[in-house]
Amino acid sequence: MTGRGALIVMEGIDRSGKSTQCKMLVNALSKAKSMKFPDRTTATGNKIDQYLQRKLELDDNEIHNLYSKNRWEKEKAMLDDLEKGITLVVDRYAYSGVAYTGAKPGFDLDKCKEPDVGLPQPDLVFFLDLKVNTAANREAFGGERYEQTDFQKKVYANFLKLKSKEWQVIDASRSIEEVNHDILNSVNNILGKVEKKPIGKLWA
Ligand code: DGP
Ligand code: NA
Ligand code: NA
Repeated sequence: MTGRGALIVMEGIDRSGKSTQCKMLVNALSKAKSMKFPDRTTATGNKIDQYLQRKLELDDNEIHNLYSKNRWEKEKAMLDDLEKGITLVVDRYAYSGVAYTGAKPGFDLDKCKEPDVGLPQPDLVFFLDLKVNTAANREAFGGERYEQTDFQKKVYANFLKLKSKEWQVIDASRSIEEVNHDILNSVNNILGKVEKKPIGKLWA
């Protein structure tokens, strides 16, 4: 009998290289799938996309809950895949939910966690650590909502407050290959260890 797959999450501010690293990691693993939140292809994801493109205005609480709903609608599929032994490499997760909404005025980080409590617990979270000024120099921030230096600095600070034992802070200012090398080493280290471990619940 083969064991379950691992739930691996990539987090970081906009332009920190998450998507590239997710792709490289999935390609390097034998039984892995990539996922991305927000998943803009579903009905909730479409609404989030409209909001990000400033085509739709939503109350801060409403958009916060919509992002969470967009994750919950994938819960069953995630658990099924993990149980089948598929490792999931996820580009953003509930940590983004807390770090981004928590960067808005009047939001407390603990309170921001509430809608995502109980989601599948990641086995490993890579925080691609890139300073906001470096990210903005690499490639200009785009025109989407949230892609502004002051806001990103608050997001970055929030991410650091969310660090827990599953987190690994990765220096993302290095080359793509160096970052990938570190990530792959850590993943290969845990794959065998999680096989027999039941999947936990996030922040529960
Ligand atoms: P991306 O497709 O990875 O570029 O994400 C779109 C934007 O949405 C990005 O600025 C990060 C932000 N974001 C991702 N997840 C959440 C979330 O759960 N809540 C909030 N408020 N923002 C999020
Ligand atoms: Na973005
Ligand atoms: Na991205």
